[in-house]
Amino acid sequence: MAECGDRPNVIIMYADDIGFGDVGCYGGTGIPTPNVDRLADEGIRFQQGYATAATCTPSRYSLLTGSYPWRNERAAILAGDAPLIIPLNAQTLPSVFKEAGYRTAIVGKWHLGLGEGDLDWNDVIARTPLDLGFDRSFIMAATNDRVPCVYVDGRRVSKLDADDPIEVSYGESNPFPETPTGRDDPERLVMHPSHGHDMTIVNGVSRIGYMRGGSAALWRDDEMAEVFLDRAISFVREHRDERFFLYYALHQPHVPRIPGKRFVGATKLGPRGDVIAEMDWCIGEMLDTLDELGLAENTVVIFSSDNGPVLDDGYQDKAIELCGDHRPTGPLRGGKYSMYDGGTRVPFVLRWPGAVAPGESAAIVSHADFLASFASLLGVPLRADAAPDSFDLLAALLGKSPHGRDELVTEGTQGKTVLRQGDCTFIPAHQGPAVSHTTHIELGNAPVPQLYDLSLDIAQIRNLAAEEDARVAAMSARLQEIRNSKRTRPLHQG
Ligand code: NG6
Ligand code: CA
Repeated sequence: MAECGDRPNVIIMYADDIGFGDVGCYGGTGIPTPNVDRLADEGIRFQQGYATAATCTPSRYSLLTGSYPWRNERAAILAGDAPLIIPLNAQTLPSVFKEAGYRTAIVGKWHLGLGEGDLDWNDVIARTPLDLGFDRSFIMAATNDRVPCVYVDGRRVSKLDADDPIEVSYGESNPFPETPTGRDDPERLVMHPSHGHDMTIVNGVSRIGYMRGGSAALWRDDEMAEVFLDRAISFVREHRDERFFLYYALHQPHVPRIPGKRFVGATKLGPRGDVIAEMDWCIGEMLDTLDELGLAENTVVIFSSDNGPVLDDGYQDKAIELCGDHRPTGPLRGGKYSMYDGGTRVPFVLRWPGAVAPGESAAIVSHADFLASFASLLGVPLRADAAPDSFDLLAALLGKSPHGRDELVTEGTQGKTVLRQGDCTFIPAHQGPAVSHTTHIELGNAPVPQLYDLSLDIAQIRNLAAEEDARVAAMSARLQEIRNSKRTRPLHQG
């Protein structure tokens, strides 16, 4: 086996809304995921791997900055025209790789903002992933249900015709009356919204936000998987003889779920199942490429998800009706947007054939920990102001130690946080609906505090708070202390 010092390539494959129970290697039954399962067979399957938040922007903010998201008040689900929320001088996950001499790229979903505000999509974009340590960037700005429905290649919208400029608005009403919307022109829709998503129609799908122009630049939803995959594979081929870091941010299975033609009907679960099958195929293509190039042995491949699963996230795509016995969260409670574990505990697989023995781990690990852990692997010192909540868990991530974090803070939505200590998880009392009336997900809001022992009660059914006053008080105080602090990473670590 190779030594850790051999400096591997690293690919993080980050799915959008895949649940803990969605893939076969975590017990999923409804959707074939042979490639994710293969990755798990050949690598380590973490049973307690967490995103830092139950939605995308905060979770990805942590992945790239090693900071809990609530430290930045702008780290909440962003509009498609929001400015970049990561400071330009931050030491980030890609910048650490860059400091170590790696070639770095992002392909796929971004959702951390672009520009400095009041963005002109027709001009050079001032602030992009290229300013945070990525050498290459081919992204969608926000989500596939938000305008503008275009790819951004480096600092420019891809394939934009200068004579057909793009305009974008996230105002209340439609400033472009000649452009059809889901609200006013539902007869034009091929996919209908169930809640929200009734603004500008692009490719027969009404989105969040208004846009006009840019016809030649518009993406086709059914081609998105291949477009991103091609870019991701090209980057790997191009840099096969160098060291590289690739953040491959897959768009599946986020709404609107529109698979490529070959995957229509691939599962019995309808579009949600089909796009997960498509995602798995994309992963297989990447793994095959690594094999073909002889790179598999010394490439760390990570598969995970930005947040937990949701069935009805705003379109009538029969995800609930066709789900059958498949349980997207597996045994966990809640889902996307939730303070329960279903919001943030996600599939988390790491493969490095050259250095890591296959197996399973119960260590508690967070996406926020990649930054300090890879910095440690690469010997890149972290600045004192960097990665405030990232722990060097290299030994746990490589399966050399069963010990991960003792303590972890996760976020549901709206900055509502949860503290995990050992096997116990504490959810403060919160106002708000217990169940979202749109997504039907249990959000974790309750008028009383909640305390669960996850080692005995993974489904978070038995609230121990009433019988564990002292523990509730201590965890409540500790959560407050962390929220008032500037950092949790000990400085001697990196
Ligand atoms: C919500 C959207 C949802 C999804 C989510 C972001 C509505 C009604 N719902 O506001 O469809 O886009 O934002 O998802 O608009 S995430 O995975 O990027 O966090
Ligand atoms: Ca997501």
